[in-house]
Amino acid sequence: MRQGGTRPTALLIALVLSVLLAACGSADTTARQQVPRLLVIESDGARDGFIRSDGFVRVVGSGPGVGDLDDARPGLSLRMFYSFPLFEIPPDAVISSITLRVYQVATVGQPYADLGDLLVDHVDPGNALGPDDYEENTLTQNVGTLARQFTPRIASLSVDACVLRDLDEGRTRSWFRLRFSRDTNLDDRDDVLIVNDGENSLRAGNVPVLEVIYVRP
Ligand SMILES: [Ca+2]
Ligand SMILES: [Ca+2]
Repeated sequence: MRQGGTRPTALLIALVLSVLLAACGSADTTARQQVPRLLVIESDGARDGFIRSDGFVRVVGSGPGVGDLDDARPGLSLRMFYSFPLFEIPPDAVISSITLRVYQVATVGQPYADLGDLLVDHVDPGNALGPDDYEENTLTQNVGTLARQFTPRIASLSVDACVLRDLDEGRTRSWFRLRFSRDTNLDDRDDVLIVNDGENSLRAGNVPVLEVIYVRP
């Protein structure tokens, strides 16, 4: 009787184990296929930089920033540009998010109080910055607000639509322009947000990046 009672139980346990193992195998395969991947693209130091409102372009080091230089010349202002090559994004990537991250290093004067929010434009200067890019070659004006106040840390903004548009339209890099709501407040005092650039010219670390999260099909 004992043997006769044990045999169905043993069979049931074996069946349950086989079902559980099969389920585990299936879940494991799915997880492997859909595990999110992170790609970090640094801004191209040879191409990123700032442009002043008088047309002066600087792409190598020397105080990258956004704001006004009213002390030097009333009404003179500068905007910062970043450039991210896209060739590392796999053609079959299913992208779930793309985030722009910029390190706010320091301020001169009070840029946020005097000039407003730090805004981001999606732009297309081509292969290199020129004086016209200060306000032209805009794809999307005011993609969003990167920061509303200075904090000595990284500020982030979702830029999925911008990068997907660049990929769809065949551009090999995504460019972004940082500017304040107002370029200048004409107060005879400099108001500048200092931000790091792709070549880490401030030696502050945390170079500007695009963080791309995607899965492979
Ligand atoms: Ca640069
Ligand atoms: Ca000022």
